Amino acid sequence: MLTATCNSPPANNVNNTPKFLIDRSSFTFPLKKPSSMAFSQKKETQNGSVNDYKKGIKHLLDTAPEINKLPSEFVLPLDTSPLSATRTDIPVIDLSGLCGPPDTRISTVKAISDACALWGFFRIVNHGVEKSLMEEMVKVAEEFFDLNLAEKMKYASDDVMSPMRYGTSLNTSKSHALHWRDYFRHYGYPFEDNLDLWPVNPPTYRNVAREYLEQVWKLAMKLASAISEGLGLDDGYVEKFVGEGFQILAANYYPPCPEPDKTLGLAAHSDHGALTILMENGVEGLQVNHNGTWIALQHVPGTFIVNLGDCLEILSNGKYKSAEHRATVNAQKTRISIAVGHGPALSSTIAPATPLLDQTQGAHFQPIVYKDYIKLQQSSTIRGKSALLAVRKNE
Ligand SMILES: O=C(O)CCC(=O)C(=O)O
Repeated sequence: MLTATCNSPPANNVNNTPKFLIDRSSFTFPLKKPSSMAFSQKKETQNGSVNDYKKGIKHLLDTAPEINKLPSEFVLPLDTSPLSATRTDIPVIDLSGLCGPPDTRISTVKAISDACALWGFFRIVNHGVEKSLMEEMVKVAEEFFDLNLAEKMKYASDDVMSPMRYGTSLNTSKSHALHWRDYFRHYGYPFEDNLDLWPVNPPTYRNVAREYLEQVWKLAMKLASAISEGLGLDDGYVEKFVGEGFQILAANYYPPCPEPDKTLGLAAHSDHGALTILMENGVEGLQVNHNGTWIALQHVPGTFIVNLGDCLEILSNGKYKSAEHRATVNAQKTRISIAVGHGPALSSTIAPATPLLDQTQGAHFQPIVYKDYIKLQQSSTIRGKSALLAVRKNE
């Protein structure tokens, strides 16, 4: 397992090959070649040309820059404008405390545990990843979205399990109300299995993404170890759960939108994995559902936003929460976010951790193979926490 220690400084050498110490014999990665899109969402415009929304919002704007009204396919049934949410912040945790004296480590672990139980979201500072590397990652992602359409469409796929995928709107193969987002996603760690499938353009992409994902993986391991401690599990329990699994990078591109109060970049959802580590390009747009109220997060440069996914809600038997979140869009600026998810091995069964069962009177969730859980969640056009509800026991 590529673990992080308190003394490990960020590695700047992109050729610094990590040591792969984990047994990956149980991995069942779907290493398929990207396939082309199975269906298109075409619409004839007033001047007789045809918009194929499957080519992405950026393409739509590049080819029809005169658009000043939101096409009806993107108008979502929203009760109130998503832009009216209260702007505030989530708990902020100084991660350097994990490497401090024992008292500081204990209080930092408690702060993480409280944030996991009460929010499912927190912001981290002093996390050890260099700001310049974060900026470089955003830059290469932006350069990908700026490529010509033919280059991006090489990676288009309707397969939600595709190891590298360019797409738009929600990550689903089914027809759905459209969202104002383009994206690409690919697997990260273990790099030796996945690197060949990453974009070849821009030419710097692979080196930058590898360095970034390596640093983020170490950060995820550090957080996983603190989460084990916070749950009162054996040292390394969550680290092993996540460390034997995989990483997936999702780069989201939300261009300026003519009527941002009528649509969303990404619908309310919780993440299927264990831990997501997210950053953005300086433009705000992420909202978190906290006790039934949407709150809009501020942008704080150089920080990461961490959120818990459904796997950790299940593993903790409901003690920790995977919070619903969504992305809004705005009329002026392109927003880019890079979310890196970490989940257990695809073939592993996710279920509440046995040592936690006594405290909470039995398991609140049905066991499910993680790969099946992803398909359940990603293939649905109903987002929110519907997949988690499907595996929650009726008590
Ligand atoms: O763009 C954002 O801030 C949210 C991204 C997100 O939730 C996702 O990629 O699953």
